[in-house]
Amino acid sequence: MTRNLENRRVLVVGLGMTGMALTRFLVKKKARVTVTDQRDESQLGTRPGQCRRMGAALELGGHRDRAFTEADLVIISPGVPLTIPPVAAARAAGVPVMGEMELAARYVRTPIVAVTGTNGKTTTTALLGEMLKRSGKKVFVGGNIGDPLIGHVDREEDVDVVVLEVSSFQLDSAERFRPRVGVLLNITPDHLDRYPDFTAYARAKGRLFRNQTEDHIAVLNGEDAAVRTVTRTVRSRRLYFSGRTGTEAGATLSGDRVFIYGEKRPANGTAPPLKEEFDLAGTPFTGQYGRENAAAACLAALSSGARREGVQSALNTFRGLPHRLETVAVLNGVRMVNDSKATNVHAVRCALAAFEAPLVLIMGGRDKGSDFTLLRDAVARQARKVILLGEAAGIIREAFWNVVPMEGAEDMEGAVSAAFRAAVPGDVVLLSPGCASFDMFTDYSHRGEAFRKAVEALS
Ligand code: UMA
Repeated sequence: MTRNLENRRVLVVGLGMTGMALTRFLVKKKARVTVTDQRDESQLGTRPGQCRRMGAALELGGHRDRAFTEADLVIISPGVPLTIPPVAAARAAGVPVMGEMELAARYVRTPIVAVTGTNGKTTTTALLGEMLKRSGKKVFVGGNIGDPLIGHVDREEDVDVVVLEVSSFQLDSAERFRPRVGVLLNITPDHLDRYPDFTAYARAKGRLFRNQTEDHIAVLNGEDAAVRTVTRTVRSRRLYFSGRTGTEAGATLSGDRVFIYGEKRPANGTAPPLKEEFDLAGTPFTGQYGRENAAAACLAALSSGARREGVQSALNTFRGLPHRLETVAVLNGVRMVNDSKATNVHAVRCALAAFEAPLVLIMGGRDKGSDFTLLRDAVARQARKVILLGEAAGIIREAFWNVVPMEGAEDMEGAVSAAFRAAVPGDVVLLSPGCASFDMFTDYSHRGEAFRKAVEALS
């Protein structure tokens, strides 16, 4: 069905970045494309016009079951839950329903290296891409990072390797997807507004490995109990980072060094042989989690044909990504850090662990069913004050009750000036919201830009 799409009635669900790229591809394949979105035309910018000009039909402002049940194939964007009634109706009518990544991967002939995990996957994906590029490979870096795989397929780019950031949403609708190398960084509670419970979310992450065989590689966090649980039955060769030193192949960390160990434990029970060593001293990865993820990138890169020099060169030059522990200014000795991408509790914990200096923390936004009490100890230890923003302010205030001084703010500008007032030279002002941004902003990058502007307004 996916090989010959000519004249097939294909329904694209969701007109975001993915829906646009899907429409372009499907029109080129001469499919009869209809695009549906729950939002109406006025909320979708220039996209409806672009689709019409390509010859696609539109059904906006809601989904009609008939569009789903009368299609030959339904392709969904990652943000569309598989549980919405029209998708169930399509399935009940025998119409195949497929995710964008699943469809796209069926057209990819080059090896895929896929990175998933709750936190750090975007940075790890970008770093891994750099390691391969600096090893002389032609690389496509995309997926959840912001460039859908179907766009790469559509553009017919000629590459040696595809590096993908993969979200649990994309894995939910993955059936035959099979990366040559799969990386699972960590699993901590997130998206509990979309999954019934943590186990269901963790299982979605484990789906990355379900089609792998002995010829494939799984790069896994050895310290993460949930990662170990969901990968117990994988058939691929496992390489652990931060694993049990000396007994498992993979990578260990010591100070600024990453040590890569051989793949087989010798029969005499001694440690596997040391194969490579990398230096993290010149990297922006100061906290434990950043370092673990850098070690995972080293393993994945070496497993995908990167050269030692290429890996080290990427480590030496990689400067991190915007909105992820990004220092935007140092004002009067106060470091202003934008970590707007921290949309869950674990990400905030990682951010706190990256600093030793006292902090003024800005948190809040739209809650995703998180348990903010998990941050009580770290906040009590490290935060001078917490500034609260957005819908979740009340829940966070309750969770941190009696632990830390708190203050509410109306908007980002108010939050940044309140935080700056509370800080003393040597402190860090950290925007690490622990929540989604959609109550006040279009997305996390919009929120991060608002932080940056508010910081600029201070100086
Ligand atoms: N929509 C419907 N019906 C629904 C639900 C949504 O029509 O039932 C519509 C919305 O009205 C909207 C469109 O679907 O117009 C949006 O689709 P989408 O949410 O899939 O967004 P895209 O713009 O296509 O972006 C998606 C990823 N978004 C999500 O997974 C939520 C982007 O990841 C990704 O970069 C992009 O594809 C390219 O692959 C963002 C993200 O937040 C960064 N990801 C989550 C995360 O990292 O935690 C998973």
